Amino acid sequence: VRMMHALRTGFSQNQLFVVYQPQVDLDSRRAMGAEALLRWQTPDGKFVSPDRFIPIAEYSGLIIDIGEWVMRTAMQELVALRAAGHTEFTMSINVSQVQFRHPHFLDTLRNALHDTGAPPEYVELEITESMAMEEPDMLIKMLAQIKQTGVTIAIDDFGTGFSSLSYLQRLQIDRLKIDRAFVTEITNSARGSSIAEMVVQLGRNLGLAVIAEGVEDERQAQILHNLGCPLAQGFLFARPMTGEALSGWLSNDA
Ligand code: G
Ligand code: G
Ligand code: MN
Ligand code: NA
Repeated sequence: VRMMHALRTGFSQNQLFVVYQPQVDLDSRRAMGAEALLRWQTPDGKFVSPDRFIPIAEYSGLIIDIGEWVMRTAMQELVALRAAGHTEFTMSINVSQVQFRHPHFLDTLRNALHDTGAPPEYVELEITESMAMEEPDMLIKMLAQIKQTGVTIAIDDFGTGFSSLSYLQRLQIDRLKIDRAFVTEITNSARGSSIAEMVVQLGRNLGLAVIAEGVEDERQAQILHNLGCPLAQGFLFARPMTGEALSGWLSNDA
């Protein structure tokens, strides 16, 4: 309860901010887009992890306002990057299942696109595989409606759930994100790359893009590249950074 109050106050006092982690092409190593990630720094200077405060935002309902703000902030950043010449850059935004289930979610998304002028085809929403496993019929319908706005959809933390091939085929998704745990596994054991390999194959068979997350060293990047994984994000390439830092980082990347 205390953290809930602190979060509500913190949100209204601009203690929340959004950072961006570049996503790179494993072939050229050039940045193709970024994932928006929420951060909270309290007045005493400490950072609270989203793993801790997002569940609180969810059960308190604060995630509705916070999530809308993240969406708009990330879209504004995308528009600014485009104005600076990064016209093929994409922006991925995490969506909580509480936001997703909210009856106004589609309106919120449409209004954010309209007000910020962000081009929908360069905006991606990330939903988790666990969300995808609940209420399949509701999700199939919802994704179809979201797709009509023009935004694309990724399944985050992919490989941690047990989505069946036939179910995945019915979902209008564009990309699978290989969960960090499986990227870590790649260099941890002899058969460590088997799940990553399976997701790359699955993506190929279903015509979906695949991105690996949590790539921390060169060997992981090499193995993923050899498996045919086109994209990756992780500390090896860049840590999440402020919008301002991202503009600078991209200028050096060009
Ligand atoms: O950025 P970090 O690795 O600390 O994120 C921890 C978790 O918080 C991840 O699961 C990430 O998806 C989630 N997260 C980060 N930013 C957001 C956000 O804006 N909305 C939601 N719903 N989850 C987020
Ligand atoms: O669940 P989701 O994929 O949205 O979470 C992304 C989180 O992973 C972010 O909080 C981000 O800070 C973190 N992250 C990004 N790259 C790496 C990495 O290379 N290693 C580790 N340990 N965490 C990472
Ligand atoms: Mn994510
Ligand atoms: Na993830």
